[in-house]
Amino acid sequence: MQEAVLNVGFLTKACAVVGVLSGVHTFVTLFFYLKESVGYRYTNYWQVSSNFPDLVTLQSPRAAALELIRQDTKGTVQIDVDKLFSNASEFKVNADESKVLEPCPETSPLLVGPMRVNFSQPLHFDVVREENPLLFMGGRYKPSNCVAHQKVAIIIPFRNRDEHLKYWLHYLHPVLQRQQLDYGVYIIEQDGDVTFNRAKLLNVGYVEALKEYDYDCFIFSDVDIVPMDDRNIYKCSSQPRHLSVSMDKFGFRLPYKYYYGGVSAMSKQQFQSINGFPNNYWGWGGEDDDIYRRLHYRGMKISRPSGDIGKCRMIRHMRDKKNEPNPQRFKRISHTQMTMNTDGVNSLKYKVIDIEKDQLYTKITVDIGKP
Ligand SMILES: [Mn+2]
Repeated sequence: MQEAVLNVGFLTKACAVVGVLSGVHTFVTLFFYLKESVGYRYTNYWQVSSNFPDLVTLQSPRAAALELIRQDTKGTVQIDVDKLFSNASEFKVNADESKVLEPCPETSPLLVGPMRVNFSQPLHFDVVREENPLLFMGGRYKPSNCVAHQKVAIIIPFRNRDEHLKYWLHYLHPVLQRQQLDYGVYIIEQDGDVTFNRAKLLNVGYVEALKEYDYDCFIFSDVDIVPMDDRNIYKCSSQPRHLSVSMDKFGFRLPYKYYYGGVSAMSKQQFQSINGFPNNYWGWGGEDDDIYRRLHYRGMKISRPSGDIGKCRMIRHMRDKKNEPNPQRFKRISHTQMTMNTDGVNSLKYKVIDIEKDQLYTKITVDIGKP
């Protein structure tokens, strides 16, 4: 009798152990199954996309979200793909709170290289908004799975170019997200219809962006220029960087050795050391050469990507009204060394008329006076 009781007790314990073990086994199997199946979808998707860079451009929020899942499966697995896509911002907040983030990798693993860029398909702002569900209000973004190396403000001087802006936003937002940047897009719109002043608008953008966030890098970009390769990183380096080095407009080469127009990058420190940009170049031309000279007089050298990676397209357009070539530009350029200390961000005067926060951008309309 005693023996029988003992046997029953032993069997019960053995069953319990087997039960626990099979439970653990099921859990582990499930864990790796989920991890693998999501990983597979991710990998498969990535390979397909690499062959069709346009697809990545269009689908990148989804690709970025898949990257998030893949990263997260290293820890506790809790994946509801549908919920993730329907409520990306909520997921982002949770991901931010649940762990201490590492710095982003030196080179983003999300880059695809050369991209097809064309400006023929019709585009609507609402479509571009749908393409970019991970943006915060005001055209802001930062990676949710790592800490970006720089805080980048992108400054775009603007007037009456909605058609171009749509394409810029459509192409650039996915690129900037794949580059894993902590960035914001600032459209600086000149109010009224007096002669356009690109460089002064850029100064305004610098000052206004810094009021919002502790940016340490500034990209100054025309609204009609789109890079054709996402390895052309919109980031600052130890020297001022010229990014639009091989434009279709100029037969994919520099129009001249000292050309600094189109798209360029400057750290806060580099910008401050040249007193920002000139305020008195009204109309087309010369301000970019003035900026180049400022950098030269402060002993800086321009850094550039290779002609291959630096390829970009400019949207063809007629010259804008009220942006005629500035006849004074040659005279002004010859005096840069003298004028740069008193004409710049330290003498900047303007009045903010309106600040518009869109999902895709912050648009600041300003009165910058007249010639
Ligand atoms: Mn243009």
